[in-house]
Amino acid sequence: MKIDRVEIRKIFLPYLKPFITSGWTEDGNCGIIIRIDMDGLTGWGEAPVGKGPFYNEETTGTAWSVMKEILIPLLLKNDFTVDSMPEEVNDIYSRVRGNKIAVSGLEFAAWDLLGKIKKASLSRMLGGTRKKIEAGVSIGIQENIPALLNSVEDYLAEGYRRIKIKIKPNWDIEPVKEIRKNWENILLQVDANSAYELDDAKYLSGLDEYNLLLIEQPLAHDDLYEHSVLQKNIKTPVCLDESITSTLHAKSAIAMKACRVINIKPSRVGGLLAAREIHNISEKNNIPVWCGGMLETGIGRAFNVALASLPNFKLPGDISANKRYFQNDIVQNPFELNTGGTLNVPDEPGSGAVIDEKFLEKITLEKLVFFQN
Ligand code: OSB
Ligand code: MG
Repeated sequence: MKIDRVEIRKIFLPYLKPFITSGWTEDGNCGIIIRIDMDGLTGWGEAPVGKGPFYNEETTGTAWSVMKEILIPLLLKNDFTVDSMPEEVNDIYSRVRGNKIAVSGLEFAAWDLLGKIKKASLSRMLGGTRKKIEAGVSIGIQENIPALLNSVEDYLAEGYRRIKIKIKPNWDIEPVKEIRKNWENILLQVDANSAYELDDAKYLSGLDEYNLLLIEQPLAHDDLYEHSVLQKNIKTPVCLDESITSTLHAKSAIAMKACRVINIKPSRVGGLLAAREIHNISEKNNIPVWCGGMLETGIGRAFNVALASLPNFKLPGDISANKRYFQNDIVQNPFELNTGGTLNVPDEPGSGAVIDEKFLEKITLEKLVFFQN
């Protein structure tokens, strides 16, 4: 069966506050929203690229051009066996190097479409075992310590189960120490987005006394080996995010003991099939995983929630309620935080996200439509 129509949109959906990391700032979601139509049914996906190549090499512009010129023409050419649509999307793109976030957005839309055809939820199709997932929150770099402590206090009061703070040189040990002074026992972790070098190992061991769950991606975005050396020299578990872009990198990282925990983002690894494989490899090797986030709209968020319903997602994810990010989201059924700090895993066919098409139109900067011919 062939796809009838593909639509892509560049959007801008502002965040409540700019999100600041060690290396860049995100003012709003600059991702690409994908719609695929086949046989009267619709699948939606999101490629949560940043505006610039600061998290990985992709940008709104690169994802747009590779979708338009390469990925969508390949998709429209394929004759799908409906039941194996996500697998076939992965096959079609198996020779594509990099561009994982762009590829993932199209794979997500295929999953959503398949779920609607089969009347099965994404969680069920993936083999999820949970009805609720534990929600954490990722706090960007703040102007000063009191602002940070206020923010932590607010999120804990809302019920979030785990706090992650972004760190960088001169905003690392001090903020962690201040948080621990106030909240001795909360689940706490830090994310450096590659702000340090191996020479900082001794300095980073200064975090060891604060009982952190993990330190995420302290060293280079594309490194495995130096993280393995760092891990030997600090007690805090190293968790990799940026460096794990494929199942091969996950296997290599585990084999060389470059990390004790893995952050899985389906968009970073090219989709849900790769994400599930990394989940399975990690489980076999007793490496707990958790689901990261890319400040997604309600569309992308639903794919993260479904993935996090798999059994080896042992730690709360960077998956927060939609209203933690946006004043208004492009879905009519935002995720809400339950008492106890969980989000419900959707049970509806596909991802479960119900799109507010009027609002989506309003925040669309550019739109392209491709037809079967
Ligand atoms: O490194 O995990 C990261 C946001 C954008 C890009 C990279 C990262 C992040 C976050 C926020 O930490 C996660 C979220 O709440 O979606
Ligand atoms: Mg990270």
